[in-house]
Amino acid sequence: NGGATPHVLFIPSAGIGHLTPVFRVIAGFSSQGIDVSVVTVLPTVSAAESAYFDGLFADYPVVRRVDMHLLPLDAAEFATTEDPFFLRWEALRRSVHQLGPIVAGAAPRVTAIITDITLTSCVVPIARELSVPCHVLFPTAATMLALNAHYPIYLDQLEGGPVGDVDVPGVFRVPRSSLPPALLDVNKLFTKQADGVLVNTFDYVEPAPLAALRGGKIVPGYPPVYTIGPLKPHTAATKAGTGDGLLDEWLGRQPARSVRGAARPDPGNRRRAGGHGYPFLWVLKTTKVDREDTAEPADVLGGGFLERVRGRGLVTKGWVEQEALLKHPAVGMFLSHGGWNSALEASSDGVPVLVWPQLDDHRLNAMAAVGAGIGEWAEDWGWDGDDRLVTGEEIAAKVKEVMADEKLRASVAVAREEAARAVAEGGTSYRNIHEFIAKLKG
Ligand code: BUP
Repeated sequence: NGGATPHVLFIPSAGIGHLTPVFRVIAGFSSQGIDVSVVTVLPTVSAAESAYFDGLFADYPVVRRVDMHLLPLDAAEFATTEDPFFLRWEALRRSVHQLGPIVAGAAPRVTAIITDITLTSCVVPIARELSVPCHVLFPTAATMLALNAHYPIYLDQLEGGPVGDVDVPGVFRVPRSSLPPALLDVNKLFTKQADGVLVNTFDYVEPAPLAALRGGKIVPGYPPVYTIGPLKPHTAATKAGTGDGLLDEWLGRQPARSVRGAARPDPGNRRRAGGHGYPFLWVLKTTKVDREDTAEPADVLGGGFLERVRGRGLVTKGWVEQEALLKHPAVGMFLSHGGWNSALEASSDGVPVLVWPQLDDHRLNAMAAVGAGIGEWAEDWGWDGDDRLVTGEEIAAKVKEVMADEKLRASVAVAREEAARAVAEGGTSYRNIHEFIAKLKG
């Protein structure tokens, strides 16, 4: 770009777990003086996502908003599809012809595109046609990126045979039972290669997959992989605590490191989920789309459960400010669904994670968390709609085990320091972000 100000066009996907890292990168780049435009695909999946976009543009007024309106899907064709994120992806795939003119018509000229991994197959061909470099923001672990990179090669070798366990060269073996179910559907593969991949992780936690990707062991000539995490929040903390007065008051009454904070898992066992004896906070999720939960805990769990745990267990629905919660000294561990943002946030705060994978990449993230020494994985608990009901006794036993694991607590404390070192001046993620920005400037 001859040293001129680069103009980066971001094309985010949907889902808070995808939007959060991309918004953080947008905020970081804008603060570094890079010209940034953001394609806002409408309608958003939820009102909460719409408000999330509005908040970004309000906080960073120099960031340009470029609206793109999706063509409606034929309702009859998708009458049986319930996944709102799949419907959204399908609608985008069918409206993708609108992107070319957006990129080509932008002023100043777009010098680079950054898009979400789920949109690469749509966006990369358009970027290639317009000769604009296209980078991917990978919002989950490098462990998953390694599998993602290797998977098309694995499928070629299979020559149409049934999918089994997958050996990722130089990294690990992924049992078929842990593969993200979307990988079993070849039509959903996100295989197009971009010019570079930005990953929200840091080198200390995932050395093996990063070395394999960067060394060309998985795919010869794989594009550069820039680890840039843990990404810093892009919204200024306006209030102390979680922003929820009742929750803050309750947390304040708990002894240090006593509470297990849980921001996701479904109600696995409604009878004895508090049987470990620790004070606990249970954030009950009943919908796939974040912040759309309306079900009352008493209706989902039964009033009897809430009565039994009264004073010790707090059950709240839908959403808490998780990062603020993880920073609270009362939080001694985090029972999490296995989103990678959550795992990184916990490690940055020195909180051990017990991963109960639910779907998608969660089992890969659980493998990564165990490998990094930041968490434990309840390996034999059910996931993705299988009908294995985890018992309250199993949950209680595992919670007790993790709470008592001083070795794990010590290794999370090291990871916390390494996380801080990675983003501080001279650290691995700091250097990668600056190297990437220097490349954008050309
Ligand atoms: Br739920 C929840 N509060 O109550 P992951 C999430 N978060 O702050 P995945 C809250 O959303 P998706 C809540 O801190 C993290 O930054 C959390 O990302 C925040 O999950 C983000 O952990 C969730 O990667 O989320 O599965 O990717 O399903 O929305 O894509």
